[in-house]
Amino acid sequence: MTAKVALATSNEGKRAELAPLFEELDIELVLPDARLMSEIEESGLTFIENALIKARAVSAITQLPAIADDSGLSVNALDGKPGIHSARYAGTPSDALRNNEKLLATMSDVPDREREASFQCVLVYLRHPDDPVPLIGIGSWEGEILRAPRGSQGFGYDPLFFLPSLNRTAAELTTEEKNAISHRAKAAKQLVAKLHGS
Ligand code: ITT
Repeated sequence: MTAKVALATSNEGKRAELAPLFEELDIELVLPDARLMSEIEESGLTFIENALIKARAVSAITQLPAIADDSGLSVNALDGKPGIHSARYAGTPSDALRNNEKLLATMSDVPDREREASFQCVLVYLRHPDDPVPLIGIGSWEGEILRAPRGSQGFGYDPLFFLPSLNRTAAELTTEEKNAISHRAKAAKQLVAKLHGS
């Protein structure tokens, strides 16, 4: 029987990537109202805390099990920033163009060989709001920050996130290509395996 699970995100880019990653499970992903998501205060200090906060809030409101994604960009030369503040790096409301501009300006003096960064993703699944044993998947994806954007696919920092082995940015990959190698895909793979086993 198909089970309904709430997907606790208002980020359309995440939703587009996550839906096919969970397709093999017999679940119907239900999307909460974007306004509801914007009211949730991500007050945690880690990706995992913030993912749990989002999943718990959405599970409580929808009365469904919930999956949440908390993710971000970690730049070595910036001591891991913007990190958990990636979505609102350049202020509120969240604006990818302004975030990318701020990142480029902040890194203007960082030499080419010191521009390593990684995307981080934590996915959690709560069976109900008080679930004491959430299922968790974690993934990271290594790359470098360019000096100018390239590509129009994906979302967020993808146009600046360069993959030397592919000679392309994440924004020059199709959803299928990104979903074969990304931080989110790695986290989803772990979570799907745990859901199969639970
Ligand atoms: P929800 O909380 O509604 O899910 P959000 O975008 O606010 O959406 P986060 O707090 O987890 O979610 O912030 C994630 C940010 O990290 C996202 O807005 C991007 O700026 C960045 N990010 C995460 N994964 C990314 C990816 O695959 N490509 C580009 N940027 C990414």
